[in-house]
Amino acid sequence: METFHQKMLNQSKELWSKILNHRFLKMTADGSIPDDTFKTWMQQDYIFVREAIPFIAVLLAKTPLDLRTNFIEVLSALDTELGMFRKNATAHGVNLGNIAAFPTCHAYNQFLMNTAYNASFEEGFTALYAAEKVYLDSWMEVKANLKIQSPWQEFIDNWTGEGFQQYVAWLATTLDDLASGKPERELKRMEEIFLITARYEYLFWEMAATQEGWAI
Ligand code: MP5
Repeated sequence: METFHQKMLNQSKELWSKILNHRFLKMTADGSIPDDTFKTWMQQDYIFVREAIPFIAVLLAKTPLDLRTNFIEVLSALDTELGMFRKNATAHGVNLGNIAAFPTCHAYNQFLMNTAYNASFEEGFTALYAAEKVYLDSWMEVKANLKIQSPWQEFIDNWTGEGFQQYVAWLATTLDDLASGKPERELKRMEEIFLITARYEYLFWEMAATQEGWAI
């Protein structure tokens, strides 16, 4: 029988394929991505990760005792990751100081915060799994198709390394544990959160590729 996380992935095959075939990832792999496009992503993802810290912190307040240490580790890993962004920003001349979230990044962070505050721990955890799984699969796709010595190698390594793979595998099995025995209406809400999160992930690549910005 398929587990909950397998069901989520099986139901979103088309969306997943759109994400993994996004031109942002293809251009990053073949080296044709304009510097400005990658740097825009870097700025927006820096904001995303920075704002993921309060998202995880709110979820931490709802975390069952047996998962607390894991969540403390997630918080600490996010803080370390911000250091990687800052190091690469300095090396590539990217400003991370005075930047604002584009509409998609802003809406995605708002959605995550709202989920953490107002939905159940299980729903928040579902969003976390979906976001991390998209990043693992997306950067694995880049790595598998890498044609060049990439200036962005540290980012590729960050989300394809053994440690990150194990973390996402842990998220998947923990999500399955959390889902087991839950009433159908709660599972439906988790399904919806999974889908919305994955859709935001698609839009995040699109936002970077188009350098979205605000209309005015
Ligand atoms: C992640 C990310 C992965 N950095 N940015 C987006 C838009 N989605 C997912 O999260 P983390 O915390 O960097 O592993």
